[in-house]
Amino acid sequence: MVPCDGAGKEVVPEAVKVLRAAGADFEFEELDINADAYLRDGVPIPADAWKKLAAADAILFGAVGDPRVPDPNYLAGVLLRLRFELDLYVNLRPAKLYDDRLSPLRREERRHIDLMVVRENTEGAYVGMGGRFKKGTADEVAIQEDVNTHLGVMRIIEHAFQIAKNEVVMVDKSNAMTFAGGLWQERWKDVARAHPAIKTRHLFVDAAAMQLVKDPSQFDVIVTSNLFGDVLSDLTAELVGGMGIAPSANINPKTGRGLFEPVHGTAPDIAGKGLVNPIGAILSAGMMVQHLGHHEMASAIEGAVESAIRAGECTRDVGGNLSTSQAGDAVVKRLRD
Ligand code: GGG
Repeated sequence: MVPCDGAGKEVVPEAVKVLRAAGADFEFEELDINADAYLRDGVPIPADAWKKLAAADAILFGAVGDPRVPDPNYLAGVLLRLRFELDLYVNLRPAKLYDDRLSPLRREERRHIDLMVVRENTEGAYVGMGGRFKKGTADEVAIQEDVNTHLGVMRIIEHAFQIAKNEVVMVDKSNAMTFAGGLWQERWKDVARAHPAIKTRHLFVDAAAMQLVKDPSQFDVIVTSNLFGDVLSDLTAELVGGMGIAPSANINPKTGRGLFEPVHGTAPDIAGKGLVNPIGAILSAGMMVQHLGHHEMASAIEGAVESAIRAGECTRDVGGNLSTSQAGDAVVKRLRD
């Protein structure tokens, strides 16, 4: 467990409480990786903690970031290092509507939302290649490279087909970003040919954003790059109730490694006041047990979350009036009943 910073410190204990109530017979070890430790020791992840993370069956992560640490090396040295060095190339960000009242959409028939954003997680614009020339002057040039590899693009598209039941929609911006887009288009066609039973569609990212708001019920699996997946999955989270309930899994299906975390960040404005929604972390723990092969436990956790949300036994952001730990208790109670 790496609760890390801010809201993460409140939601990870709730997720663990729910895992125990669901009967998870795991050994949990909490690691002291956070902004306090970074400010004290100057190291984002100490070597002994890294060894434990690399050996763990799964990592349950909270959120990283702290207003006292403007240094981008901290975020990169924690979360991006874990994603990149453990090669967690698949980022699964599901969006499922558990109760109609959480949808901002007016039309009832468009509220059947159960989709998965499959985001490439180890390449793209987040690899940190580039630089700033003549920094701080009026002549400054800033370059941020967008890295796309044959292997990286192929394996993420392949994973999307592995989990799709009906259709895979590939999202890029190949009309404007022609080099990266050309590679995505070619690999997309190759991989799609090998899966004739699954329907396919391509959308430019701007059109995908528009279609997601117009009628999200049309989507099953969306596969896209690191940057576009990051952006679109915030949109899909909002369509089903907001960032507080959005879970995610960062996995490598070949090595079995996985890091599971709520999509939300540290929420410094509300952290520490018992206001943070633990559902994103609880559903991430559900994705973790699913990944570890405990399918019944995963369904039980999701069912308990859905029931608590429908009953309004949840935090304020999703229409309830419970605190973080009371919202966790509402899920626990349903698992025990
Ligand atoms: N669980 C997602 C996460 O930790 N994201 C990192 C992030 O966005 N950090 C900045 C912040 O939360 O302020």
